[in-house]
Amino acid sequence: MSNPTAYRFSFGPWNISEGGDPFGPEVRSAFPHEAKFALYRPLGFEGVQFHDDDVVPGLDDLSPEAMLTKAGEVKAMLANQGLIPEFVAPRLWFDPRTVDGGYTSNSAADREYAWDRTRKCIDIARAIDCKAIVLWLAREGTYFREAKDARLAYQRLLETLNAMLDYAPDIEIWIEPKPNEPTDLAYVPTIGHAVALAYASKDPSRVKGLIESAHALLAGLDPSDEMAFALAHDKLGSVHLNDQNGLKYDQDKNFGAANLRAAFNQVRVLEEGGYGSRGEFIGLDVKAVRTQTGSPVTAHLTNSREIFLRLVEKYRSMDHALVVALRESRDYEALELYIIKHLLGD
Ligand code: GLO
Ligand code: MG
Repeated sequence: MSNPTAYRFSFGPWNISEGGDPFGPEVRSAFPHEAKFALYRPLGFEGVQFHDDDVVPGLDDLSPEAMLTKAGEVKAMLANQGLIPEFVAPRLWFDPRTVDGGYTSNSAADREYAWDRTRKCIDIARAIDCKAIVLWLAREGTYFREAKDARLAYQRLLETLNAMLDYAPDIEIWIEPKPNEPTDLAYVPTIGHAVALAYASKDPSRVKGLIESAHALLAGLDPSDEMAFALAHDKLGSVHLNDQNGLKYDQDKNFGAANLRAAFNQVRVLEEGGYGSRGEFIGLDVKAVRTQTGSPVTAHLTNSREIFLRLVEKYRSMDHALVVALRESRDYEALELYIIKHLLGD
């Protein structure tokens, strides 16, 4: 194989958490961001995913100057550790002004807050030399289907994309679809929705998607097909690899932990699509489980990275000519058996 991709990996500070969940408080002591940055390289990661307030805590209460000074400090911390900021995402799901969503809220004042916060997020991204903004549209949906005018909501999402593209001609926007949680039904549940919004925007080349494996599974879809769809349109900005055991809460399990064959197929599609060859990161959005002792806990990150790399080896060592021949002879039973035996180590 010519020039196999040397993958680089990223995660967000929230992936090293203190173990709190909706049913109980933290079970490990707090671990400050700066200390987390020192862990990245030794664990095999060089990209950092950020929410805007991971970079600048309490940013809503700061002057623009104070906000940019704090961002400058984080930029220096990253440089000291040899780290690259992969993206910054506006956290539009914590503030009381976003209880009904941000861009699609029925309140004009709340929509104004969401836009103001988005501009600040872009300013922060630029201040740390980051060119990608992720929109995980957490509360852009409803619990009561009649609560919002959905057609208007879609128009508002498109207006927001266009306003962001106008505000910052140097950024890309990566939409991270998710069908539910925290809302009952979200307006952008799949990569198809995200790609449609990208094409409808005023600069489709700068609007892409970020596909999280668990989110695709929660939508009842196959993550590898979702990734293939984005890749076919050159619209895969990043991935959040993880796993999900059925249609439950968003589990963020380790990559490959629930369905190894589905994980293999995501790796296969990424390899075949040339993902990573332009520096795209393998992002891991995996959860530090409550049962794990010690502080900080990081095994879920290194284990998921290892499983990814083992599956890359599996893909590269596959008998590719045999796969082509079995597709041509349409012997899909033999193809399936070959893949499973290969995964089993035969
Ligand atoms: C939650 C999402 C979340 C985002 C992150 C970046 O379900 O996966 O973790 O990826 O906030 O926008
Ligand atoms: Mg995610």
